[in-house]
Amino acid sequence: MPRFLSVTLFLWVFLLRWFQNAVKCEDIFQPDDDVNSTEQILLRQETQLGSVVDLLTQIRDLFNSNTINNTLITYPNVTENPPQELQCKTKFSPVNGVCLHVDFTIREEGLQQAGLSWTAASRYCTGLGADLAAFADANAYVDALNFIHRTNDGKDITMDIWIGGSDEANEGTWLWKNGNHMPRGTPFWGTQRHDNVFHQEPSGGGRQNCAMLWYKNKYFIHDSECEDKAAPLCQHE
Ligand SMILES: [Ca+2]
Repeated sequence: MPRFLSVTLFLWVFLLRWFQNAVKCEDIFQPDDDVNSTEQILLRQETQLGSVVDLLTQIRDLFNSNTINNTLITYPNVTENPPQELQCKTKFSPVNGVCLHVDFTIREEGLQQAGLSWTAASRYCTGLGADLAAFADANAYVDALNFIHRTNDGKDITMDIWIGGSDEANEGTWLWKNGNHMPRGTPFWGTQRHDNVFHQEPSGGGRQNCAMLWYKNKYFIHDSECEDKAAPLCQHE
């Protein structure tokens, strides 16, 4: 018979015995006109309490015995592994769980203007063992903006920055380079004025298929022509 069934049966036997004792007490202490009713109640309670104490004593002995101890579940000690420190590659800085690098001086060969096309910027990042940045959420977006600000010693930046979003493959479907959908709307995408009306980006249609942080709109995300020149924001984990 399984051990827990033995313990359960044991407890039921003692509970039955206790109930039988209580019934006997009822029989013994029938109302008697010769005995004060308060004394009768006290005597009955004393007898019943004696039975309960006896039962609890036997239960305590049972719990202290190996029979119960052997049924207790023991849990192994769990040692949590400390979080591993993020190891960033050369040129990269740790920024809340990812490593970032932005280059405002890189330029395409033969050009005076700083900046790369989106494709060249993507190639530049992969050459460093990373890829163009992708923001997991709004906090990651803000962290990246703060990183860019610090990188330029807090001075104003007058250069657009490429990130890893595009709708080149399917117009209107904006994806990060890893295939995940880019977030849309506020607070990620900025606005642009067309015909005296402000439109939320992206608004360039089939002509603009690459995502950048546009400095003229406080570094909100805008769609842009992929051949435009901008600084690459690279990221790895
Ligand atoms: Ca487009």
